[in-house]
Amino acid sequence: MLDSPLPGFTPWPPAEAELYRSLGYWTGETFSDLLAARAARHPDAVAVVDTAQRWTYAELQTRAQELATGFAELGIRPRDRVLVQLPNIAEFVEVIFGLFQAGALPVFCLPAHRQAELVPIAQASGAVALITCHHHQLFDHAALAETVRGAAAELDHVIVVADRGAAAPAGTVGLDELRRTPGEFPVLDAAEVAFLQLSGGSTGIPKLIPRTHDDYLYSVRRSAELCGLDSGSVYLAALPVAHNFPMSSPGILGALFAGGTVALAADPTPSTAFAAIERFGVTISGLVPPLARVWAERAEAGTPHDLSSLRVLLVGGARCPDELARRIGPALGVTVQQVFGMAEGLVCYTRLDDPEEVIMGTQGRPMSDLDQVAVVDADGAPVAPGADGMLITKGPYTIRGYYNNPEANERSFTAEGWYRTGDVVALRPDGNLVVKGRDGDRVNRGGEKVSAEELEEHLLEHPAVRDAAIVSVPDAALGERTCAFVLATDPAAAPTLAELRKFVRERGVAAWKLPDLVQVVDSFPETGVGKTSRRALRAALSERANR
Ligand code: AMP
Ligand code: DBH
Repeated sequence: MLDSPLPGFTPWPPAEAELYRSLGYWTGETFSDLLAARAARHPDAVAVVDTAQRWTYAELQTRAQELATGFAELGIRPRDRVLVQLPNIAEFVEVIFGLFQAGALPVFCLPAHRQAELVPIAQASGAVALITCHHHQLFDHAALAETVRGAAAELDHVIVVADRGAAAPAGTVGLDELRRTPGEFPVLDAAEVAFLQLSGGSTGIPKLIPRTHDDYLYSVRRSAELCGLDSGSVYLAALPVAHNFPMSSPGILGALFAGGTVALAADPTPSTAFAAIERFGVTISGLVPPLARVWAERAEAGTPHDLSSLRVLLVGGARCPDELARRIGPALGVTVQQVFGMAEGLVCYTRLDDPEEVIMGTQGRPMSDLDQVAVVDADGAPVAPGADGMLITKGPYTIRGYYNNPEANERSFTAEGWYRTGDVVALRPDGNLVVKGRDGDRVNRGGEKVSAEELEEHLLEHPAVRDAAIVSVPDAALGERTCAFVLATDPAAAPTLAELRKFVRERGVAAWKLPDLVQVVDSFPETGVGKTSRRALRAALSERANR
């Protein structure tokens, strides 16, 4: 066992860690221990299904251990970081449990990421390997992986889930070639970092979120309880499974914690997901609001698929309009559960037996009695009870710092260790939170977060752009969309939306970050703050855009 914490990780203060342990919130169990315990208890229960594979707990456990042995033979050591960029396929589950067993740390990337995201993530994490698929939705991920390997000094290995019936491309290692008869595994401490999640939208050094076995397993266990999971539950991962929401709220890990089944849908469209619900007998799933609307509309219009197994639908990632919350239950025959969470920690749920008014009109309350939440003004002082303000939080599963990123920590955490969520909320007397908005630096585009600064920096590289500011505009389908206010270098030759989107795309940026609208302006409004404040500028432009 390694006796000092991972360099770059900020642990909880010892007194707090001791409290969480003494109360049994942190159990000392690792994710590998969890899988071993479930495989011992019900080896023949189905753990994972997709349209191509179906593994019992015993099979998942063996597969993960075979991979762990192969990872070690390849030279992947405990604490090494490994980028995982996989779509919703069963292999995702064996890969992450294989890495846990080897003591390596998955870094959860999304299939939509391109080199503009993956290269900085690889560099900031110091990853030694990247695990991806060959093709997904016609895109060549193996080629992208080679580009990333070329740009990240420490990234030695590209491991590929080959296309069906084909070999992995030359120069890469096929996942199936790695399997070895299980050998010895490192003994891990549950207080160790288990993986790195990504924070939505950031510039410069990506914000990597270190989660430990202790803290994350607690959040998974509590989520499984509050979402009513048991060994008969079948959780459908319809959103990209590497996201914190389908991973843990209660997500695939909640389903495995409960001894239930993880089902994976290749995409979240009603045609794919409804077929999966019928085929696998799905009981629970989670969606962002725009997708929940599409599912509800399709169900209302009539579907040939039998959705009667579905009992609970979680909705979160972005504000669910009250009108939509009221519509989902009757349309899909489910109990709606709102979830307001963040990969940094804090997760709030409405409870399944809450009054209608709470379920339809709030984003729920913290899941742990040891979660601390406060609503503060710009100076950090508490606002009047019930008033809007910035949410700050700390507790047994909210991180105390990003991985290896002192500048971001300075901004995002108070001296007392509270995480500044950036969310504007109101706290009701009954303890439920209503999310009112966000500070202006981030646009929530249907659950996918766009950093204003990041997109501005890409646009500023365009020769026809003299200055740019990204603001959020309301959108009926997505909740919010991005609008780029642009000052043209030559007003007679201002860039068009299509040009800017193509330009940003070619810089290797995930598709959801391309600007949705552009407004070319002659000048930016006076923000009255003397020194340029991007935040004040965005606020002033936002007023103009939304007037
Ligand atoms: P991330 O930091 O990328 O994990 O994204 C977490 C952020 O998503 C939160 O801080 C909120 O801004 C937003 N979010 C998540 N769930 C909800 C929700 N139910 N309602 C409104 N915003 C949400
Ligand atoms: O948006 C999120 O990051 C999110 C939403 C719902 C999340 O991390 C979660 C639940 O755990």
